[in-house]
Amino acid sequence: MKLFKTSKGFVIEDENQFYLSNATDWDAFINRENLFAAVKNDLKSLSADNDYKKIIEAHIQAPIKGQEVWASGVTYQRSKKARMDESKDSGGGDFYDRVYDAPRPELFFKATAGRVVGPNENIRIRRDSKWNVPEPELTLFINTSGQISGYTVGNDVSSRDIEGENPLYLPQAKSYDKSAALGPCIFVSDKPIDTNGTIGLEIFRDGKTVFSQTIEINQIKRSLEELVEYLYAECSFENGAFLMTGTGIIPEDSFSLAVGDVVEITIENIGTLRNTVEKK
Ligand code: DO4
Ligand code: MG
Repeated sequence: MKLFKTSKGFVIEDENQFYLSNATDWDAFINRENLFAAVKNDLKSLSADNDYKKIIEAHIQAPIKGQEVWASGVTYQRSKKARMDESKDSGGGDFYDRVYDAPRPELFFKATAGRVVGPNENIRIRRDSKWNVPEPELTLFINTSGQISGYTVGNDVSSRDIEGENPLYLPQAKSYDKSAALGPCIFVSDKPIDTNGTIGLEIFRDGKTVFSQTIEINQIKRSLEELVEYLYAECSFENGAFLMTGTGIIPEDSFSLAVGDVVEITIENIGTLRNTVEKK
């Protein structure tokens, strides 16, 4: 099933039927134990109506309210290579190689909810950067007690020249207004997401595709549980947290996002997240 946050309420899609929840507090709605069973129970007292689909189309928002967004890095081979290349002149390359194989993963704080955009909203590239990419990432919703209760699509928009100049600049390369996109929904199931599914990235410029690639989630080097374990080891999250799990797709070095580019990220079972790069 899929949970959509909209400005008109929370819409539940289950087996191609659409329902409007009675809940009014997104944080409480998604942060329940055994979310799949809890929402299935809600459905018993709700009536399906196809008009609720129109609410999604017209009023969708990012599926976040009181959560922090964290991200993992260098979890795919491609990400390791790209970071080593971009930081070799500054002497940072070795760090990425080492973190790929180390027991402790790279985890970093990505965004507060206010810096996150939802479907069809604009993402931004920094004014002080010349080399920017989208990073398409399977994103976990983890509840307060550390259960992975759902999945969404994430875009970890990043400035490669800033992170490549010095690894200590990572927070500036990663975290700024509208640097993160999440959506379109939280996919909730009674079993873990199928990691044989794919993550696809397509970038359009002036209506034409300028980049397109897919990767299977199972190319990730670490387990999703391991990433959550490190994140929750010494941090508590009152409303749960979102965790981007790293990118396995990075365009060739000659590519940089431009104003007006449309970025589409599709993850099987979850959906497509589409955003446009806004004017600097
Ligand atoms: O260490 C740099 C960032 C890594 C990252 O965001 C990724 O691999 O997705
Ligand atoms: Mg990333």
